[in-house]
Amino acid sequence: MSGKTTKLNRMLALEMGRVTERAAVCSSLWVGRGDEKSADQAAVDAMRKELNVLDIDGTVVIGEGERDEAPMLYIGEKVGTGKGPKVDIALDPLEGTTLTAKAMPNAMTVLAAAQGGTLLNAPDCYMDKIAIGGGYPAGLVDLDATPAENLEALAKARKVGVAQITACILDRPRHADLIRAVREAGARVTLITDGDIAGVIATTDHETGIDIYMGVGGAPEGVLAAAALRCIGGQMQGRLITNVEEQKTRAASMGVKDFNKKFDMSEMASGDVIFAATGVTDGWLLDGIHHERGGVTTNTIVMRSATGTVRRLNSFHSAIEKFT
Ligand code: VTB
Repeated sequence: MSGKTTKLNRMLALEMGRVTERAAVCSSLWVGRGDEKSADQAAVDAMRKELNVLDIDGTVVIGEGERDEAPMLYIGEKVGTGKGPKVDIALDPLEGTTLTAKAMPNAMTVLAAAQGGTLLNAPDCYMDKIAIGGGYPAGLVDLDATPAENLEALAKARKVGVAQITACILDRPRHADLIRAVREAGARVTLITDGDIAGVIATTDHETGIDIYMGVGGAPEGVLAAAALRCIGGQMQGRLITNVEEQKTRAASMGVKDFNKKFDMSEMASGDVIFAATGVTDGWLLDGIHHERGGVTTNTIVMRSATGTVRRLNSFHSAIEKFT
């Protein structure tokens, strides 16, 4: 882990948006082509290229995998020119490779930049997650409460019946009991096939109709979602699921002492953090890349925890051959 640094330069926020933009444009060339690997590779290559021209002393803390399993953007890889501030980078170059390959909604390129040593270095395991948007009393929902208790608490805080509450859950067999419990409590369930970072962030925007995110998804995605909520507002808790010894060893080597610990979002992303994402396909949070005559349009969100600024950038890029 790199040493703690002072606050992040605000200019970095715009630079991070440039990185996710480039990755999104490149992976968009693979939308609907049924080739997840190439879509992901395009995002990885582009992200790395763009990160490496930045004047930062960056270290990837959440990336494509361990050094021996990922040739690029592996955990521990140094990025940037090395000349600037120490920054920890968490990335999911293409969140939703299958969504991209199948041209389904909510695929996006995602990046968080944080003060050195302030992001939970989550191993590549699962995480049990719960998240709600901003404006609620602290501790309103809890991973250790039952689904019915959480839904009732949320409904009460919103002054509506549980029937008015919608939970977003990944469509996986492991969630059969959870989905049943949510429906039995009277709430609706919106199932997603992939992309739970978008699912968590959706709770912060009334227009999505999503009030709460629940269930088990990737731990790296959990930390990225926590980083986003630290900036945009909301609440989130996560608990690592380290079933096999190897994951425990990995988690321990990354500084996790208590394997059952319930992490609050401010423990997953404890310092100054910047979150950036660009849509690849149209989604709740972002429009995807649209190829038009003479170029492409990108839709990017960039947020900073220091100020709570949420910036949306709509850009037109001519000559996209420059990107690839
Ligand atoms: C989620 C989701 C990802 O993996 O974290 C999920 O956000 C969890 O893993 O887009 P399983 O697919 O094993 O359930 C993705 O769907 C794919 O990385």
